[in-house]
Amino acid sequence: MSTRPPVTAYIGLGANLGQAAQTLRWAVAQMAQWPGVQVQAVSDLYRTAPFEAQGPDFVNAVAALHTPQTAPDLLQNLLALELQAGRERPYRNAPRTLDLDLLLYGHASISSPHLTVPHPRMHERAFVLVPLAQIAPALVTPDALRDVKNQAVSKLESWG
Ligand code: PH2
Ligand code: MG
Ligand code: MG
Repeated sequence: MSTRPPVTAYIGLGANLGQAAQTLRWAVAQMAQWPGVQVQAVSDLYRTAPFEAQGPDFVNAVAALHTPQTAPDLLQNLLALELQAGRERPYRNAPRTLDLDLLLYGHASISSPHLTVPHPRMHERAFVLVPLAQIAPALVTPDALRDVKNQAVSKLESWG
């Protein structure tokens, strides 16, 4: 059996239907059980205003995983967790029980019909940049944070 060197991947977690904070904690616990995966860090949980979306406020967080999975396999596993959490997609950016976005996969640039990494819109979004900066400050410049500071983001719960 061949083993791949693990890659550090950053996952954006979001929800604005149901028990959002509880669902985000459940999702991280599920990822921690994937074979060979280590959860390296999880940000606090943030309450965020819907950005280019309708509905209730979101709960958002970012997690760093050390994973042996390829990016497409990781994406498949994230989508499967969304479905397990009851995710439905009636229209674009509809309120959701769980959204798991692959933000960064090591230093990879990926452009396929199903997956673009780095996530193409992460730099416009305070609900990604604020939690990402908390666990990986070197990945978010002060300029990037300044550009999104008009978007409402507040700490809801500490992670640990
Ligand atoms: N996700 C979106 C669109 N808008 N806004 C907030 N605050 N949080 C999200 O997770 C979010 C959003 C698309 O996935
Ligand atoms: Mg998303
Ligand atoms: Mg998504």
